[in-house]
Amino acid sequence: MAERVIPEEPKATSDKYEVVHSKSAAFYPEYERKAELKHQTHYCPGCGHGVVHKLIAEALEDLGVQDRTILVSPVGCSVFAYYYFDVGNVQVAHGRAPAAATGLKRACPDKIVIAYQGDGDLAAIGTAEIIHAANRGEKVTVFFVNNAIYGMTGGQMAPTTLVGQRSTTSPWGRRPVNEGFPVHVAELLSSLQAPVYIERVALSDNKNIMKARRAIRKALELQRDGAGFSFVEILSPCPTIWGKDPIEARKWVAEQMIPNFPLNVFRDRKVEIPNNNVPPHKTVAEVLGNDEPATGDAVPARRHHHHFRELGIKIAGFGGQGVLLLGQLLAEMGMREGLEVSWLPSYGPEMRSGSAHCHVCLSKDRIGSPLLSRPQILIALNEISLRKFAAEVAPGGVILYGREKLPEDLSLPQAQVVCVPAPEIADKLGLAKVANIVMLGALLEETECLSPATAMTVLEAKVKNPTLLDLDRKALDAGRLYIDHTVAVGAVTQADGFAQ
Ligand SMILES: Cc1ncc(C[n+]2csc(CCOP(=O)(O)OP(=O)(O)O)c2C)c(N)n1
Ligand code: SF4
Repeated sequence: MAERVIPEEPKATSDKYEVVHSKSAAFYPEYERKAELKHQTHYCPGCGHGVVHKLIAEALEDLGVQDRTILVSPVGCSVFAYYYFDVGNVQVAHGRAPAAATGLKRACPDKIVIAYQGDGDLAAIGTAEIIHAANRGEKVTVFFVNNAIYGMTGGQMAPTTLVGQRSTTSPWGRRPVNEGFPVHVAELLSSLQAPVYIERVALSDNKNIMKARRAIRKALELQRDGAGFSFVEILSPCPTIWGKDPIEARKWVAEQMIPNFPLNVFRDRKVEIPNNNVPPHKTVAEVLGNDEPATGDAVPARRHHHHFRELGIKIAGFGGQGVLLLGQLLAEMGMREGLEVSWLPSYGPEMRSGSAHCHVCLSKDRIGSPLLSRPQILIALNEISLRKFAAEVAPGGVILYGREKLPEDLSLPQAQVVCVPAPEIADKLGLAKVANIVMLGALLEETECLSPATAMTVLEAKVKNPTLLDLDRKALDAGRLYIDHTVAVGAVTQADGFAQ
């Protein structure tokens, strides 16, 4: 009989080093690591994470979903999953992967969203997140790598540590009387109604690895087909922390872990979720009741020319000055003018007089982060905020300071500084608390970022008391006039309205 020739697998190549074994296209061609470590992954020899990575990557490739997959990396040894998977990657805080995955999937329902978690991550700090995501039946897939220990931090007891197992925090072995019993996450989640698929598999030997492969694939297939929450618990070796060589560690999975965490398909059915409560698919503007076209003397949406692609505005002062409200007004105005907007408040525990600030982003494109590290505009309503935040303003930006003049010792050469005595103007109008609206008027006049007519439309929608609304109108006009008549002709602290 002629000898069978087995064709050699094509070798993936890299300019920098030879890749000996072929690998899934769902992995990056090269793993970006420190130069001296480039020939190895950061997982210890015999670690289960590498095996699980391979099984997930192959499933993504085979299902043809790599291009629309988002992987949520955890905190733990596998935090660096984003160095390996050539997919969309998000890294989240300890235990929060199911919550982040929920947001991602709801915002991008066509994506395949995977939360990858260890047992410390999922079953200790992230207990609430996993239970509630499963209970809501989020249409995501969670891969739970259970190695019965905290690997990354050096071997503390995990919720899944076996009775009698030694760890740095249970040096005499886990005792139920002191540390409680191991948590069986797959069983726990199976008590919930919503999940569609829950299986526990193990990396104890090749046969079980093949079963793990099928389970991982199935969980992803279900998500691809629009089913609900799918979950695979993978019993996995951690030779380093267990103090075993890779072969012994696999044996330990088979002999110690499997009897304690029986392998099983706990759930494999399409769960009937009553469909009578589907949330209405409305735009944010519709939900907020802002979808009506502007009326009266307001400028209809989009007529205002926005001279920016993205504009970041930080407003700061103390509680009671209307800092957060001013931000909300700007965000709503932006929405009405057809922009993408975000508003991110931050305030101390005191309701009044504590520090408060907010970030407002107005953009023609989708907004990446609502947090502004380099705002183009700062509206500082008191001196503390001015001193604290002025340095953050992007070079060439604008600082609107709500006082008549800058403190003598302060020089802000990187920005255009405009001083507006808003409290005095508001006092003259008869109501100190409209100082924030004076600043709004000043901002609109100085930067022309949004239309004053839109400001009035938003105020009309918000302020039901006609006397107050009238004061707001006057405050808005007064802020604009101040810029027009006083600042524009140079009568501010700095002769030209600019810092020296
Ligand atoms: C909020 C927070 N608490 C604690 C830590 C420290 N920490 C980092 S990894 C880890 C344990 C991870 O263990 P596990 O989820 O089992 O993953 P493994 O490393 O075993 O894969 C802990 C407690 C942290 N980074 N952040
Ligand atoms: S410490 Fe354990 S879990 Fe972490 S990489 Fe090493 S073997 Fe894997």
